[in-house]
Amino acid sequence: AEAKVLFSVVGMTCAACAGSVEKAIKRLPGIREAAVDVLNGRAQVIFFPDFINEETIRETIDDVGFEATLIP
Ligand code: 9UX
Repeated sequence: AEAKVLFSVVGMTCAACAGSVEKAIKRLPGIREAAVDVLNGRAQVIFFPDFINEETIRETIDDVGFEATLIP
């Protein structure tokens, strides 16, 4: 099974940083797809819940230097 989540990402205003966020997510295990929308401050991620959870993904975005919040 796979799951899809959407995060709000605060402070991500340039394309380079959006690329860094996307790369960091895609490096994680259990990720199928990550799409970062810099204009809207969103990151959509498709992942395999057997291998990774949304909190780990959220913390990874934080580690790149931005504040990510799961959008329910
Ligand atoms: Mo970027 Mo930032 O490379 O305020 S989103 S610098």
